[in-house]
Amino acid sequence: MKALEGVKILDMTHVQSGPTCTQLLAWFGADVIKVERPGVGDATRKQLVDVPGADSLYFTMLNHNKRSVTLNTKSDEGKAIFTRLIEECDVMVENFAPGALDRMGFSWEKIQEINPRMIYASVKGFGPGPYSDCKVYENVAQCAGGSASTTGMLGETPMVTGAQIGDSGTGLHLALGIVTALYQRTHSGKGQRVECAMQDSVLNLCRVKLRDQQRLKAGPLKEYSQFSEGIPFGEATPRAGNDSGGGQPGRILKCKGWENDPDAYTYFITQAAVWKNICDVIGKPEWKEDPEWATPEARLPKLNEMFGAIEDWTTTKTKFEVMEICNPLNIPVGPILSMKELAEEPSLRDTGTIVEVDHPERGAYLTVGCPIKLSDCPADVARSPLLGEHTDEILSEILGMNEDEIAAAKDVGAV
Ligand code: CAO
Repeated sequence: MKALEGVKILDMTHVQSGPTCTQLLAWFGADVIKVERPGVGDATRKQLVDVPGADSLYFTMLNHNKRSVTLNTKSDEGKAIFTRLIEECDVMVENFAPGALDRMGFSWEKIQEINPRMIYASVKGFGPGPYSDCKVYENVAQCAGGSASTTGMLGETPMVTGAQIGDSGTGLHLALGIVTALYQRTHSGKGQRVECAMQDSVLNLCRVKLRDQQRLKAGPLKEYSQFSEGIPFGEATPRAGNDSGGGQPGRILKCKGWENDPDAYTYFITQAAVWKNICDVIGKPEWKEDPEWATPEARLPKLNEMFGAIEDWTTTKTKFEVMEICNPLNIPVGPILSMKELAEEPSLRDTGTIVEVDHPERGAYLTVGCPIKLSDCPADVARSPLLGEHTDEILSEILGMNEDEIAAAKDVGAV
């Protein structure tokens, strides 16, 4: 039995943030019923198409283990079917633009009236406040949540990150809210509203930068390279390049082959506790006891010189050799892995972190499997549904509609 077996989710999500949430719940065993507009479906089905005529990887990689029902929730007949689905389901998830469900006639008050046990979960760009009406996409959330202003090199343009912290990050937060509400319902018997704003989720993930904002009052942030370079701090947390977010200085350093391979780099943290090991490895044993180098305080004003010496050593090794040499000595390092390397890494296939899935329209493709491993609930990744693939099945199985009723709903374009 799967952890969320028996939980029925009415999935009104589209694009990325909502679908990542419901995909996780599907992996944990919930029956996720994706409601899509007849003939149109989730816009991502046809975005960034690589195989003509087939659902895009954008869509397939966000909608595994779900069933798809087409339903025009704006027509009277569609609304009647939708109302019955709300009666039967435990959770409804949506990430439409602000007010879209209210305009459809399904406000939170109305949903509670139809099913008081319903958990109604939403993603919006912003919480209540001046921007609550805005439509929001990933990079807007990264900018509004403090990620862009603190990412990138000092003195250069703010930068967005490749990690989809606004979309997938918010989806993760929402999934936690939903299972928490499901747990509370086991005591209260009542549903509740779960809301996640993308700005809030990004800010939550950037909390160390809000920490640093407050530390600025007590003086410069000494672990930032900017301090060792003698560059004064301004009023806000600055961009810190590749400095590590903790108190131990760290940077990305070149490795053997960097001239031709854009990913021949390693992350290297000069953890104070293993400083002596670092000195031995990089061929500077004299730095172990030298008061100019022996303590973190002594090294702070000379980070460029220190990392320069370490890089003189890392450039003689591949990023994997650096890992092999440093790991047994407890020196924290990590190779910069490309997507190609990750896609080909056998250990990630073994754990189900990267999975090959077969699809009737596009053939085999790779996807990211469930990153959360439950010992009693392994996640088996099943391909995403075709548009409306399960419409008849859902209408008859969940709503008990017969063939004639389903045909009539199709005739009027409700499904
Ligand atoms: N039947 C009938 N109508 C349907 C339907 C269905 N099954 N499903 C959706 N619709 C309608 C909606 O009701 C809405 O109609 P109105 O505009 O008349 O209210 C319309 O389709 C489009 O919805 P939308 O405004 O949400 O879509 P959009 O492409 O214009 O905006 C997005 C997309 C993502 C910017 C917006 O949905 C949003 O801001 N969502 C919240 C934040 C979010 O999740 N962002 C992450 C996106 S991933 O980068």
